[in-house]
Amino acid sequence: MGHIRNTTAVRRWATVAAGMAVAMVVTAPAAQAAPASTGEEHCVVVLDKLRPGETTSRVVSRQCADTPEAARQKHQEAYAGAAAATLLLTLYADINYGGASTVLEGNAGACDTAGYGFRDLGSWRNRISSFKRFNWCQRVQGFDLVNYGGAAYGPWTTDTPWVGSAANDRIDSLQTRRL
Ligand SMILES: [Ca+2]
Repeated sequence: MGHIRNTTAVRRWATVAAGMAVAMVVTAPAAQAAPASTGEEHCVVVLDKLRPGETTSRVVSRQCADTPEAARQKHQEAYAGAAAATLLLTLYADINYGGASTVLEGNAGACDTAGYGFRDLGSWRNRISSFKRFNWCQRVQGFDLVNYGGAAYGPWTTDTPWVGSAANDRIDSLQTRRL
């Protein structure tokens, strides 16, 4: 009997130890839960003008930081043409123009009927939930994949506080122009 009791005690200890191990495994990630900042929460991106026959605007400047103000500051320090750039769109990660944001500007003035094409949103792929339009960028169309590939979303012709469940967190590239 003594042998059996000892075995039972060992088993109980093993169960407790296993439970502690599980608890440690479960709690360890929680201790690191505060995510390190990516520095990509707010960005200012400047696109070159679409030229005849082109569908893609060159990205001439891209600066990101933890706050809109810090992104703007970096942008103004890094890009000589900052003062002359024209606001095109502001993209938001959350519904109702909330959360992380990317300010999209153009280096050739307001949207015309050719407009601007942003063929790869980069770190902002699969992130847009709402957006605002400025300076004659009346029409906005999004695409599931880069290079205007895959499913097309929109076109939207108003400021859009919610892109809808089909487009939400899916847009990888976009085009905007005057109607
Ligand atoms: Ca996508």
